[in-house]
Amino acid sequence: MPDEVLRDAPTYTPRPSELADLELLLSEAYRPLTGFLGLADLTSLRRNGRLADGTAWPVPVSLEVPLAVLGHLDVADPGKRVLILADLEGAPIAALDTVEVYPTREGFGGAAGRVKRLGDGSHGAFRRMRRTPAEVRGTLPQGRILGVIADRPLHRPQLAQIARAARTLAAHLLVLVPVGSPGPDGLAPEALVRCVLAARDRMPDCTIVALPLPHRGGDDIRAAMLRTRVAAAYGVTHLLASSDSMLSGGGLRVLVPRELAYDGRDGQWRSLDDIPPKHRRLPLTFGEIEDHLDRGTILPEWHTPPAVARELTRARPPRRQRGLVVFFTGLSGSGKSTMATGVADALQESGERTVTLLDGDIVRRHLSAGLTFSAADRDTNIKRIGWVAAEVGRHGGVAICCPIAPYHEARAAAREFARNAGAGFVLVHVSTPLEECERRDRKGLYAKARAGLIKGMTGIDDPYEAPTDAELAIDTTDLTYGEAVTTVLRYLGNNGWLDLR
Ligand code: PPS
Repeated sequence: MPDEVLRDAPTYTPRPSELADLELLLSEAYRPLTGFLGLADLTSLRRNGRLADGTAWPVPVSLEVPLAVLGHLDVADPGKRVLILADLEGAPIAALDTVEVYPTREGFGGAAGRVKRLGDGSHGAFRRMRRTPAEVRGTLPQGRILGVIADRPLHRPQLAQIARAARTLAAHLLVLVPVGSPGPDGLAPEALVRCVLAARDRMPDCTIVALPLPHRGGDDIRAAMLRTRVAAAYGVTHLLASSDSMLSGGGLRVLVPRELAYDGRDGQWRSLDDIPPKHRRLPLTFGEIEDHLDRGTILPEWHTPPAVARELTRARPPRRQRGLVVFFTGLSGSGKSTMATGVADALQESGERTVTLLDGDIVRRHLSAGLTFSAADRDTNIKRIGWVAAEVGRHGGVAICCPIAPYHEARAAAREFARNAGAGFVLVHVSTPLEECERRDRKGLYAKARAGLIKGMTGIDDPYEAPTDAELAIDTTDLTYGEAVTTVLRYLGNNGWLDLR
């Protein structure tokens, strides 16, 4: 591609899941795909699971770009259709030769075409482990390759299954760790890698590779098929499925391991049926593991190697010490700020936690200065608050937020930020009804809105989407200030987020 074409090309940063797809396209883990799919392929794929030319392919690999960016391209002119794709920091990683643009939804369009890597492509934590299929295949020994996709930490039952399968097949072990996004149990990718590395000396001689497999919601079978294809690209000949996953072939054999249990007589993991019930201990469920971590009780050694338990505890400290976002939402005058302040004061007094209070009015004076009450600006406001709160949570602090946050989507984004930062998220709906808020009308805003002096007042002529996912709903109509605050503190105490002594 000539330099001046690249120099003049517009730059765009795709969404994280698209970036993960991009990285797999560039590394050739998605071969035979060489770029983002166009409409003919996507339509055919939806219809029969095949690309337009008949090649079987499990999932749509597409890119959506704002029309404002696409407007700079001319697909008919090879000199004017290059789009630079940049990472989250804005550094260019690939050039897309856009041969097709198609409609998707308002304000956006799909962009299809081959992608070509720019720069050396090394970035991110654990970059030395992010190797391409060709690099990995070049280092693997001849013979069978047993693949394991470790999207959760490996505990003794999985380690025993792996050891058995490797022994039976006389295969070399290749562990693929998906690092595209937080895993199914919300563990940060780096933490997952550390957990897997911590189990390394419990595994046969192995190769460990990190790869940005995005977690796709929805269709489990197709997502599993994609994983199988990627594993095959890395040279896997036999893929060990986790006992609860659905996998199907793609040029390799899929092994569904036997369910193992711990035999209390000799401390070995063996087939469930070979152990008398009174000596048998089943593997902990994800919920039970989560519960140990939440409470801060040590994962039992019969189940989890201590080194793995240590990494897991570092990544998911007990709730008493884990970062937390308490997010109050409700109408103006519902009592959010008062409750938030009361909760913040109580936490400060206890000295157990560091607290950051992100009060609606104060945020709008600093973090969100200049924003209006338009729908777009309210979204920006809530996302800013959610982002800052999540960062507080990432470092183990408690962030208490109390904006109106009238829209579900922005609240969901705030929850997602917290989850990605490894912090807890408690949504408190201050559900005091409009009539009561209007009766209080401390700031006189409702009166002004009714008189038509201010427009877009939440509850009057701008919607409040009541949450359906709140951990707690509190109507302050008949509660004293103290009662309302106590309700929240009690919830936090009962759920292990603070020690209410
Ligand atoms: S939002 O929707 O979450 O971005 O709003 P927020 O940042 O919490 O700001 C709400 C405070 O702004 C004052 N105010 C308005 N609220 C709602 N609608 C309109 N049009 C409006 N104009 C100004 C109001 O005092 C809110 O404060 P609280 O503390 O909620 O009463």
